[in-house]
Amino acid sequence: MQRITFFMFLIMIFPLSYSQEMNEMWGEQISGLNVQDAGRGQLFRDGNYAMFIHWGLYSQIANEWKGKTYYGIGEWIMNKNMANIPVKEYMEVAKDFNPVKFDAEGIVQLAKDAGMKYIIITSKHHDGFSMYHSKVNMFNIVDATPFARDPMKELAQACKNAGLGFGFYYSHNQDWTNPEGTIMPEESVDDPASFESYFKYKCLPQVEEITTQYGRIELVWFDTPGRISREKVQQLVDIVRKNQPQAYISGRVGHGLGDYTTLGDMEVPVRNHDGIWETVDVTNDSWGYAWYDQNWKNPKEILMRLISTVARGGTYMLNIGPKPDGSIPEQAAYSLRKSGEWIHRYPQVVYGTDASPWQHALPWGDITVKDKKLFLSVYEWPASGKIYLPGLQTDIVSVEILAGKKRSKLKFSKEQGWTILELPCIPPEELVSVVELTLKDKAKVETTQAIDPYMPLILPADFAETKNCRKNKKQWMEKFGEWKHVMQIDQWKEGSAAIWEINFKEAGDYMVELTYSGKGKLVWTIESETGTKIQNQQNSSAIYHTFPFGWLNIGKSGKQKITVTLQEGDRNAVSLMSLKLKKVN
Ligand code: JFZ
Repeated sequence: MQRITFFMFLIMIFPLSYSQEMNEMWGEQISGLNVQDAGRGQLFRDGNYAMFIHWGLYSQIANEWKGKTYYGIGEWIMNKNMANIPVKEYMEVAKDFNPVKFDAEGIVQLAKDAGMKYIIITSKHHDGFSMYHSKVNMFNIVDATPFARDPMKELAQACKNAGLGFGFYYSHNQDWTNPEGTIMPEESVDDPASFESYFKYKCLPQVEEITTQYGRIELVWFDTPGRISREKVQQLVDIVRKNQPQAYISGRVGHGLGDYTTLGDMEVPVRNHDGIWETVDVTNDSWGYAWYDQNWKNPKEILMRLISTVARGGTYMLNIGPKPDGSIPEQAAYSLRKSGEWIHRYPQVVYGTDASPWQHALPWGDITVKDKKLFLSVYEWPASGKIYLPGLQTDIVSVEILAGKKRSKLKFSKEQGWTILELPCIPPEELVSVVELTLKDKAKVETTQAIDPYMPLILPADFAETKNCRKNKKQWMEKFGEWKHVMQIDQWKEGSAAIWEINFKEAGDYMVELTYSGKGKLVWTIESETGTKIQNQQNSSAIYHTFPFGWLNIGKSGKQKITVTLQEGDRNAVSLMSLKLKKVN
């Protein structure tokens, strides 16, 4: 407790890298990629979009315990870092848990309306409470609450009726209410003996239950492996394979024995990722329902995060947290339905598509691919009336803008490796408009980051080459358990440099900004290969902040390197996140 609290304090005053601490508390995140070998690839290829549901006894508490609100992920409410609820008191809450508004068919209909292809729900989270009728442990929703129904039976059946996939989350290593104890990573003294008995008498039989009593399931989403042994993970995997040979096993089962990788929570990566992977995300900030949490993603944000995850090569699973009465928060349902209407108009953009050959998002949106077709999802409608597409080397057959099923041809031209598409003044869609390019062949693309004369370009540290400093992935918690991830450049020394290669459509002056955190005043130099250099002093702050540095002249169009160096200031404290350019017109 003490270490973690001090640690969080450090994060607040200065964000530092602490993946080690994260690993201790949340468990390592490795996974093999066995899916294709085992022929279990279908689900992720066809349905790139899934519903995640965090629902449990914690939903009843909703982040308010004894009159006090605790801010952070709701399903951790009993943990020491949140309300620190004694097991006995937590178990008492079951007597009040009566989610009579739970409506399995309603949830399944929502998932369908949202365009989601399968549902994964918490059968047992870290709190140890089973949301299904477990025969081996009485602390479950049928035996311990006035509700006395098995909502998982209802949901599994409703999914089957509607043709949606179904699967379970199961917390295997953490179980906080089990009297036999569990291996809590932050506990100083482990008691392997008691974990053995939990594992044998609760964990294994429960995994047997969830894989035999709910019909076919598509996935078992194990989580937070902590320091569980390889042998135990293998036992769990064996049970799933025996009972549900087609089911995926999440990478967070541990020891590389899962089928695919889950990226850090709530993370849409900026570069394409190989292999089979998913991003898990939240409709607001907390997985489990928290009464205060109104930070809903709007329909457009959901579409952008879904499309960009698919464009990076992944699968997107988006969480909802039902309320104490079992109903779905209205705002989450609204955003899901609204974004779902769009997906039903443009299913070809999301389902069964491949990652963007550009390998990253573009200033106005993102691209997914199917054979010789490119789908350009335009998040930001260019005020110039043109989309500047860099680096496309394949010949174009046609360019069309879609308005639902209607399509109209767009004019396009080629200029020094750029393809310029002429847009109508008004976008056909309010959220995201789609332009479809049909090519003569599969797309061949030069992937260098490129800037057109009108749209700003933001280059994250991921794309920089570093000299004498370090690219480091930083992860921190915003509220408790709310993970943020960013690549940044630190360990600056004299002579260190961050270098970005950029393809400029036009020569001219560009406004330059840097986003960083640090301490005190800093002097930076930003140089182009063909023009001027800027040198200027700016302030810094402990949290990331964007500072303008001035106009940088670019002497000629085409590819060149921009070099950023730190001249003066507290080098140790500096963490550079991104470079931004925008042409002066
Ligand atoms: C875990 C759980 O602790 C949490 O309650 C929730 O269920 C979430 C989906 O998964 O939290 C994690 C696990 C791994 C990482 C971050 C949060 N990670 O590796 O970045």
